[in-house]
Amino acid sequence: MKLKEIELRRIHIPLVRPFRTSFSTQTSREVLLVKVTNENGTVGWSECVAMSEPLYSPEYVAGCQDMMKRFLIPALRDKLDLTAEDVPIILKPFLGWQMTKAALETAVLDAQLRDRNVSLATYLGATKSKVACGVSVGIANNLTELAEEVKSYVDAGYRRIKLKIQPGWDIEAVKTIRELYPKIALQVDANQAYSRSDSGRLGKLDQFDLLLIEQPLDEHDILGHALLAKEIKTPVCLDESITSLRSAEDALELKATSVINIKPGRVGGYIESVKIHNLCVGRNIPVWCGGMLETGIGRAANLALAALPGFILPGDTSASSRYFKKDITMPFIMEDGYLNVPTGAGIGVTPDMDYLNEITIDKEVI
Ligand code: OSB
Ligand code: MG
Repeated sequence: MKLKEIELRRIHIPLVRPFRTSFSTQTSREVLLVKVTNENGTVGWSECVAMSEPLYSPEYVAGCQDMMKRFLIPALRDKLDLTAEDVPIILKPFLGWQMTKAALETAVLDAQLRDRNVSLATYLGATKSKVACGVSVGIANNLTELAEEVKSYVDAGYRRIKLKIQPGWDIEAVKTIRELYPKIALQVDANQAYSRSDSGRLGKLDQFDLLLIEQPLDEHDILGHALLAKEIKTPVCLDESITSLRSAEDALELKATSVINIKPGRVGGYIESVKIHNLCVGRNIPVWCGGMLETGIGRAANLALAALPGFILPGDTSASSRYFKKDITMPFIMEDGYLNVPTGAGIGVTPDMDYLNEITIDKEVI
């Protein structure tokens, strides 16, 4: 295809409840949306998963927008026969910025698949029509409020609970929830909040039969994760550290991770995500689909990925209502703990333009 127009739009959408992690407290989501239009007039949408501030990863919304305008869009827009598969190759010389690149690749892919009338799920190799939902629970003010929040999710039917932890909000929080729900699939996410000397403390989590502990140490501390994995029984699962197929392969080879959280934005797109999925399937490594508090645009695409056969653990692919009072697409509604995988062409959803315009804080057309 030839790109005729690229629209970059920033929206501001409130969260239904504050989301507190070891790195920030978020009460709303600022999201950069990409809309491409090709020579046929076909539109493709995507969402850049970067947050407002560079606290989870080095990328941040305003930086991503600048990066797109300054370097990435100029590299793509002159091409006459652009395909989504070309995008990562063309953008490779520009180092880093995986979330930014992923957003451009996905918007091009959405338009390409709409032109061919193929769903993203089919394109990626999905084998499931619905996906089991987990939910990520932020750090609470106290254990009572944590128990209330978890109860609301268990009652809603979520099939796996993930607790955000940090030093001082870990053993007691996990113990509380495990005692209330002796059988529920439970895991924790530290977002790099611990250091190598904390293996004793993290070993105390072994007694709670957790599915995994996500990213306990610094994103660059692959050796530290490998050492920790030998010390504790809970499987270590890397999130922040895995930014490419190469880094996934390295971490597996070094035994720094025995489960992988695949987030398409973090690894540079859905095409790279499938490669990581395939690597893991070949090595019998379970994978699950992470989340970045996406709107319906990003959620639709994540569900397509999570429908691949290697995604054997429930992901952070929760219903729209877990995040927003009103989503920008048709809401994703959970039924019996599952979300349906969109079947329409491309990502299978489009935004409600009236609502989108209402919450838009900035729009530019290139
Ligand atoms: O570490 O998985 C994470 C949200 C934003 C940034 C990082 C993470 C998260 C979540 C929430 O845990 C996942 C979701 O429900 O989208
Ligand atoms: Mg995580």
